[in-house]
Amino acid sequence: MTSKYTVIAGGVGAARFLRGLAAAVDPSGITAVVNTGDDGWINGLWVSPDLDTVTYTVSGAIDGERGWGLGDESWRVMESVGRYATVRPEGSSAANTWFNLGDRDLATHLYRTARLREGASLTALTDEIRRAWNLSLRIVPMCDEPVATLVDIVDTDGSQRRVSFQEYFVQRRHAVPVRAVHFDGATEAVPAFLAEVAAADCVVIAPSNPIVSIGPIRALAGVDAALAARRDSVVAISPIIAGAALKGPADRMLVELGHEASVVGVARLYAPICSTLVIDRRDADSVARVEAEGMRCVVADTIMSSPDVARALALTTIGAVA
Ligand code: FO1
Repeated sequence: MTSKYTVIAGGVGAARFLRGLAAAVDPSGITAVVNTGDDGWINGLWVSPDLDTVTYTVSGAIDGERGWGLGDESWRVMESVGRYATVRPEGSSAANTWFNLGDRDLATHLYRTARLREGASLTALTDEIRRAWNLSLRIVPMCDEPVATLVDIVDTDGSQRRVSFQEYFVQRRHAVPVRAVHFDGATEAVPAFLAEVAAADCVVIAPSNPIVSIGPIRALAGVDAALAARRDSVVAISPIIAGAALKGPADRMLVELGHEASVVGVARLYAPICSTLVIDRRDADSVARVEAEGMRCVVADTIMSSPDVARALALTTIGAVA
């Protein structure tokens, strides 16, 4: 019988892990539960960055350098959008030129938006997109309802503001201090994937930002309880290596929100829901400190610089709680 794996996923790190896992086990047994707190309207289209990063990476179609969007991309539509930025009225979000939608990538956002307008759920249309890319793992959004990750920042002019995740991450290049993070709509949203958590042989928390990628999924009703109920077979991979994030602001954000930017800080966040933490070789001297937080600790190569490393990491990860 095919073993079942449920992977709690954010963007780039999760997507690379899923590509490795799909190469290591029968992909039809994998369900990726993906963060949608980064989603939003851009130029009239509903954009779901983490869902697309997972789909494109597992397909091998991602732009490997950027980590988002499609390879072999062109930007003619974005260049043309720029014309209208000059006439956009004050306060309008039309003619957005800071969030780049490539010409090929646009097809996905057009399809998603058209299907949402026809009344399809995000879960149903995400499965249609998966089928169009010939993938056999399941990719499910964390919920169908819109949940928005909002970030309280100290802006460049010194003012405190609450902005959407992409206004923080892309528009301000995450170069501003964060004071708090909120998941708007999370308490009313329904995580339809809880049965997948209960039925899986193993649940993996991917190497994603614990606050803004895994955090929105954990904020949904019943998710932490479902993970804690089967904690022995839940394993996480630390996205923090030698005190730093490979990509993005996870290290700074952890410190700004009162956590430690280290594998020990990650262990403290995950210990209630997860029995085992996979850490990188560079952190091998922290094993005892991770274990002091109540987690088993496994050391591995976690920088997924090639599909082979990702496959080996996937095998180590699932083997750690087998
Ligand atoms: N990230 C950027 O830094 N700049 C962009 O212009 C940008 C556009 C974009 C378009 C589609 C998509 O699926 C992702 C995109 N990203 C971009 C990445 C994305 O915003 C973030 O990496 C994730 O939201 C964080 O996981």
